[in-house]
This record gives sequence, structure tokens and C-alpha cells, in this order.
Amino acid sequence: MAGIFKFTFGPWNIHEGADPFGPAVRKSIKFRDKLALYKKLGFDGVQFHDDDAVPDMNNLTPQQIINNAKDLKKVLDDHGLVAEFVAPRMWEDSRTIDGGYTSNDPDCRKYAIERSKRTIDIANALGTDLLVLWLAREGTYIRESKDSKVATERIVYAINQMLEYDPKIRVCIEPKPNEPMDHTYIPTTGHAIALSLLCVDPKRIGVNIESAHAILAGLDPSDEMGFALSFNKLWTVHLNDQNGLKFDQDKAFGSVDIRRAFNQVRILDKHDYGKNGQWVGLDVKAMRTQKDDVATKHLSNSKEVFLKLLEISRSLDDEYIAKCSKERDYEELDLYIIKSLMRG
Ligand code: XLS
Ligand code: MG
Repeated sequence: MAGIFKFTFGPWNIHEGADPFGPAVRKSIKFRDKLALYKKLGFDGVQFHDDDAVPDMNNLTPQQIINNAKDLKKVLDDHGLVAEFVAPRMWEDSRTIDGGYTSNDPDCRKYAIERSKRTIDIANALGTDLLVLWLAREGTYIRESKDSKVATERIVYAINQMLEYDPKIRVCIEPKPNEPMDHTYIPTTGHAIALSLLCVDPKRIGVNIESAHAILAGLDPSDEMGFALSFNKLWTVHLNDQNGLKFDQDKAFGSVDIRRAFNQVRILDKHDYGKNGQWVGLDVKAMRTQKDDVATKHLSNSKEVFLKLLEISRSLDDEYIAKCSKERDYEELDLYIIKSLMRG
């Protein structure tokens, strides 16, 4: 039980509340003003989409992109903040309507790889070696439209281009089984780790496990984390919660299933997560009903819940847990955990 925990989130986690059925309900907060909120909320790291860091990047030259990212690095320094990762936002451009790396159009695939290289430039300028790939539209709405073997090979090809472009960059795949696609390629941790073995430098490919994405795949997030930890591939996490199989909710951590949240904290702590500098990301969104002046509570609350669960986990009697397990008295162990969570 020796995890070292420091917390991070992305600017998209403070948002206006628009959903597919209705418009924004909160005022939008300028990116620079969001940065000023990080420390107040108890966070030291910032996660970026490439165009959060450098807006309008499609209309800038590679050198202009680097210069703008360097300016941002100074702003981060002034706030005492660190960039954790940068992720290419590949799901909004018209050229990625059919996916980027797996698009059926070779020009679009080329764009996706070039864009990813620019994202790597931004990561370098911000002082991080971590690139996150949420493979949002790399999938299908209709099976017959793409070939899953070819798609896998195309994702490998794209990742290899990134690894070769920058010999230091580390690529972290964030698996998700659906949404926006009907089915997404590389839907689970196991797929991501297996894919890494096909790439030119498997050591530089890891995973970002998001609780809700694992739940949407019908899996237990803490088991997914344990699996990745056993491969030394858990390089960041996106903790949140999810109420069953529906759209990706990004609910505050622990808000649906406190025991499921507890087990995520416990597996991270048990295996010294954070000792190699990994961050705890909270990919959470405020409920749409939340008013402007209290629309950041989901972030500080999620961190508070994490730390409370950590305290509970560390206070448990491990010998007693081992005894119950040895005697296979799982009913007793169950009650012990439930009571511990209720007392907390
Ligand atoms: C969406 C993802 C997204 C990534 C960052 O489902 O969770 O927010 O974490 O690109
Ligand atoms: Mg996420």
C-alpha cells in the first residue's frame, strides 16, 4: 500500500452542459481562466487535447504550432502546473468522419498521421512524453464498411509512424467499446496490450484505463487495471463512474457504485501506482443541472472520494482479509468490506 497520488484533469471536464438533446446551459469559461482553477480545486496536472493547447492548429504551420505550445508552457509554469499528456482530437474534423487511421480514404489516413505528429510536437513543447490515443471514430456503424484485420493493421501502421517520428514518445491507448461508433476497434485493455505487441517498439505503448469505458465493455475497471499493471502498462487512468450500459456518462467518481470505486483505488494503491510518476486523471463531467458557480464540484468531489476510499483501504485489517479468504468465508469478508465502506 504505497501509491503516490497526484491528480489531473482536462479542460473539457469543465464544460457548458450541452448534450445531443439540448444546448449549453452554462457560460463557457475561457481556457486560461480554467487553468487558474486547477490549483484551487486541488489539481497539479493538466491533460490536453492538441487543440485545447493550440487552437486552430489546422490553419497553422508546424513551426507556429510549436511556438504557440511553447508560449502555453510558460503559462503552465506560471501557474505551477504540469502537462500530463496530449491527445490528438481526431473526431471533429471533416476528414476524420470515417475514422482517422482506419478511414477508407487514403488522404484522410494521411491527414490523421500528420495531425498526430503535430500532437507529438505539442507534447514535446509542453514537456511531456505521453500521447493518449482515444480511438474515437476508429470503428464502424456498419460491419461491411471496413475490414477489422485491415483496420488493426492500419492502426499499427499509424502508431509505428508516431513511434518512429519521435524516439522518446510514449503512446497510451484509451480503449472504449462504443460511442461515437456502434463498435470501436481496440475496445478493451487486452486489445490495446495485444496491439502493442505488433508495433515496432512495444515498450513505448501503454494504456489509459477509463472506468466508464471498462464498464461499457461489461468489465470491472479494477480488474482491467490489475491486468495492465501486470504488464507494466498502466501509465494513466481516467476515473469516473457510469450507471449501466448507456451513453458515456462521465459521472463523478464513486457516485454510482462506491465499492467498484473502492476496488479501483485499492488495486492502484496495492501496486504502488504513481511511483513512476503516473497521474490519477479524473475524466468527470458535471451534471447538466449544475449552476455556473458550482460547476466544478464534480472535480474536487471526485478527488475527495478517491482520498477517502484510500484512507478506508489503508485502514483495513489485511490479516483479517487473508484469514477470511483462506477459510473461504467470503460472506464474512463481504460484510467486513460493506461495513467498512458504510463507516467511512
Ligand atoms: C471520451 C474520452 C475522452 C478522452 C480524451 O470518451 O474519455 O474524453 O479521455 O480524449
Ligand atoms: Mg477518458
